[in-house]
Amino acid sequence: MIWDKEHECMDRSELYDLQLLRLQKTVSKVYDRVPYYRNLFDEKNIKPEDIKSLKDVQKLPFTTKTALRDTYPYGLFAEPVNQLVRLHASSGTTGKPTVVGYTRNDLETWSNLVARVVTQAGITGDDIVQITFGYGLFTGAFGLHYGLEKVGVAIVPASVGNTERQIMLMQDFGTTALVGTPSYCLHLAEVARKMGIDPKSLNVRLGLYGSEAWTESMRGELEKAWGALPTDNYGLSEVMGPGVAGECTAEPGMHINEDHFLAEIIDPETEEQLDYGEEGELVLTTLTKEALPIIRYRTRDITVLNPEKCSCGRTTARMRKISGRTDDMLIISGVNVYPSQIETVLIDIEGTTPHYKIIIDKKGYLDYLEVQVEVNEKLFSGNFRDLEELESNIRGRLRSVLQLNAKVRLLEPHSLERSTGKIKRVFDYRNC
Ligand code: DLL
Repeated sequence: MIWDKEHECMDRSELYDLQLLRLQKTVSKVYDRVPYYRNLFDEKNIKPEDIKSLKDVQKLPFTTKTALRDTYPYGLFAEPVNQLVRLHASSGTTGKPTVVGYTRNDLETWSNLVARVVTQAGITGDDIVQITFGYGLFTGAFGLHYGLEKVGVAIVPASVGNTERQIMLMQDFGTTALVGTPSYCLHLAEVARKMGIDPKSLNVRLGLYGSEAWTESMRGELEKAWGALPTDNYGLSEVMGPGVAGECTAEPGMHINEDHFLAEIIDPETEEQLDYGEEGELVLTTLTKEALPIIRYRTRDITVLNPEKCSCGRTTARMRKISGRTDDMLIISGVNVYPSQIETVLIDIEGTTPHYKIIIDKKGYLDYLEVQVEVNEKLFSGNFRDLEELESNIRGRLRSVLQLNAKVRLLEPHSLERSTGKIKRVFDYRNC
């Protein structure tokens, strides 16, 4: 089933025409209404009329999270506050959050785009969907909520935490689909087993995971744990929230809702646009947002775009699973390391669990990498030799993948703290 065949299966040349029209409108709007953009455009000597083709987007300046912080709270808004019907804010680091707002039309668009994403993940009006994202300023829960409501599912707005109760609800209400972060949904399965319930015996047939990075190995773990088809979906609050892109069940990659977002890939260093098929940083421009249009937002997320038509019938380009962020690449002893590389090594080794922590620190002048991972119950209660062998096996694999020596610490099952939202696995103490 395709939610909006007209747009999701559009001929690509018609899509480009539509994108250009919408881009021109967006650029004019921000020039007229957002002093921040007007000043930047003036500085660069750009007028809205200069956007004559989609390629001209490259003339426009980038927007970063800093711009949202610097203009806190409403400085980038293109509509007066009395036109807003909802505000959200980014999940908190320290300091002021970044605020995002929506007009009534924005909310309608958002619901429709989320409806597309959940439909392509296999959701139908017959499903009972449990949302385990926190309801609040975070865009995850409300974003998915209204899109799912549009599709006509029965929503269980369980929100975050209270894990044993979540399992009880799943059991009693007959939940058929789970929505949440991959790390929390994996934890849910673990708690179910602790309660003596095999997660696979529950009714869950689909898992819609998003909001944080997860590897293909983690997908395997989730599928094994729930016996439910896992799909990935992507979004970010600055651009809208969930609903930017999502996987279908036919082919790999997340279909981007390109009639609403113009996607580019750039080289994060040179800031030059890259071609389809080349890996780089995803940059998004909103094409229909009213309250908070954003020009060339630097997502920091690393991916590759594929514009080929998918066998599901959709023509929208697909973005590969996010492999990391430009700002989560670690440089350890001069070597570039992505946490996802470590996750893949750990999960693919027999005897470990997907619960791990990466610690980087200094020993004297030298960088030091420690990887802590929980082992499974069987191995933990087995003999010491097996544990030693596992440890040296992990060390060897990490060395061959990262070209680095890491200290490996095997931990007792369930010893690491579990997260209910986005998980933090990397602790870099070098600059503390
Ligand atoms: O996480 C929006 C969202 C909610 C998406 C629910 C999907 C489901 P933010 O809190 O602003 O918004 O965080 C955005 O999270 O730039 C990525 O780094 C990361 N992220 C989001 N989805 C994925 C994903 C929401 N599927 C930031 N895979 C983004 C990898 C993801 N990273």
